[in-house]
Amino acid sequence: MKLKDLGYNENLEKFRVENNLKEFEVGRVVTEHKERYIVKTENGDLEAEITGNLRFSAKTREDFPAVGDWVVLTIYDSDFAIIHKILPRRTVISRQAVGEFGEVQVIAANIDYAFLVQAVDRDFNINRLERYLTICNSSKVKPLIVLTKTDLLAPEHVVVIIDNINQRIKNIPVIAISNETQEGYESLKRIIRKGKTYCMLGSSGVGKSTLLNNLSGKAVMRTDEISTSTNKGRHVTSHRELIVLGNGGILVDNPGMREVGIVDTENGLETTFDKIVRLAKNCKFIDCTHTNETGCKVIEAVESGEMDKHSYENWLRMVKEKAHFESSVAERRKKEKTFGKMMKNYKKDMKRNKF
Ligand SMILES: Nc1nc2c(ncn2[C@@H]2O[C@H](COP(=O)(O)OP(=O)(O)OP(=O)(O)O)[C@@H](O)[C@H]2O)c(=O)[nH]1
Ligand SMILES: [Mg+2]
Ligand SMILES: [Zn+2]
Repeated sequence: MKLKDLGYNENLEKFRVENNLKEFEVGRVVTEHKERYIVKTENGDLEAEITGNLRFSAKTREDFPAVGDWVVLTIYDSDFAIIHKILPRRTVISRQAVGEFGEVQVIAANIDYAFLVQAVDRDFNINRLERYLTICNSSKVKPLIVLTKTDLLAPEHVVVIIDNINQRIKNIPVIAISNETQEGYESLKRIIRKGKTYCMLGSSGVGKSTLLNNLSGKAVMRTDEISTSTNKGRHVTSHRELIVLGNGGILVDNPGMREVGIVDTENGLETTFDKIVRLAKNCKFIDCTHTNETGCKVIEAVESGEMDKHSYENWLRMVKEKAHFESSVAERRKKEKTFGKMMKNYKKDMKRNKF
């Protein structure tokens, strides 16, 4: 396999040359498990770990390699390597980590397009789509909505669902497919291009791995039936994996997500809810929060029906969440700084007292 087939490009090569990294092997992280990585290189798949230096200088999870990352490494055995450096990421999809507030989790790096996968039966939820969309917009990854399991619903109902999406979400392609009958596959295949990287985001049990297996023509990922008692997926996929498809497209399978906490660093909310941004320009107060002010054009638009009420409420929820996240990050940074200072003083004392 050539690096180009994995999506390697001139910018990455330029960086490698300019930073004197030519003595290293280059590879792309295809899977990660507890700080152990499988890296695809021109010399095959290598198991890899990071250098101690990389580990100790890492301040957050974002400083660790993620699936989709380009890395430089040294091969030690024929199949073992040490990762020295992560090459600059073009895009990063991240979310608020579950359980650890203020901590960011990287879902995948260097992704061109994200398939926002929802099943048309019971999983379908536009609020959640807007959430995924916000994540894509803040990571500069192009989104595409993929509706699965159309075989479980009458075609006229599928049309209603697509109409509902189009009313709230503008200018994002929606492709309806069935992994069972492969209806809609042609439209999806036309989108997948050689050397571009795609990832799938969605709840457990919506058919992400089934889609990947079908597109690759191999049973790469394990799939399983959804639970009959809860009607939910069983979180079959437990790690991320990057696969090169027959047509040259590169596809990343992700575990089903339980929660999608947003980390909006690049104005993802403004892009997703651009209509609110437009309306807000004419609010009476410049610092209008669009919650209860008089002369608020956003509230007026919601009342007149010009702005979708559910979309507005969903936006409000995410704005609050973002504020909460940002204050947690600030809090965490403060603590880290205090701790850093403490360590510095401690080291100074150690030197002075020659312990
Ligand atoms: N009827 C129908 N069943 C489907 C379709 N796609 C997937 N399934 C079934 O749904 C179940 C879950 O599919 P998976 O591919 O494992 O789902 P997943 O999204 O990878 O789930 P996690 O790995 O848990 O996140 C399996 O039993 C699939 O056969 C579809 O389009 N139609
Ligand atoms: Mg899966
Ligand atoms: Zn307002």
